[in-house]
Amino acid sequence: MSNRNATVNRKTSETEISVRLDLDGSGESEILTGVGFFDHMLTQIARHGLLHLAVSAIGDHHIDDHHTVEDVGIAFGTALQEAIRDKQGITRYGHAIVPMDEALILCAVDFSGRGLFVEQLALKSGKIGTFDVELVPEFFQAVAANAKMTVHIQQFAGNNTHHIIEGAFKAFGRALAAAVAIDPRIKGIPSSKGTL
Ligand SMILES: [Mn+2]
Repeated sequence: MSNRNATVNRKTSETEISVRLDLDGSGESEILTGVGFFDHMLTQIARHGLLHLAVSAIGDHHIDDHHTVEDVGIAFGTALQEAIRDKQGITRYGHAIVPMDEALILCAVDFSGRGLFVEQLALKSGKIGTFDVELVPEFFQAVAANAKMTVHIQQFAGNNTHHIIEGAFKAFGRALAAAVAIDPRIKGIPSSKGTL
């Protein structure tokens, strides 16, 4: 494990979440949230974000998956915020444009210190497996707010909902890997304000 790691345990009356994160991993993951498609998507973040990510969640799935997905977003975002430490030497910005068959998705991120999520995905409401596609923006909103990141996700093309969502998670992973990468030419914190 690198020193850029964090462990977050979060327990409420609705969910019990555990996240272990290392920013300097090599894409490995152990994910078990009880929501199959969501596990598949978190695996994409780990793989393409070059993280080492372990997520386990016990949630109130008898209601639906909303609390679990949102709370994993909160815990993962909190872990990102902790693991990035004081942001010394990080690239800060990252972006990726990822094709997933007919879908083409852009993600741009900034470790700005301000949590903001902006999204333009043409998602029809509905489900993939048991996963409600309306939970995609809920997840990224929770990550952005708790990691204090600016996250933009834009769709340029796509028809198949699975492809659009998977493209978004892969693009987020690649953008994240770029933004957290240490650039040896950056001295201190990459902001003219001196703080992020
Ligand atoms: Mn897939």
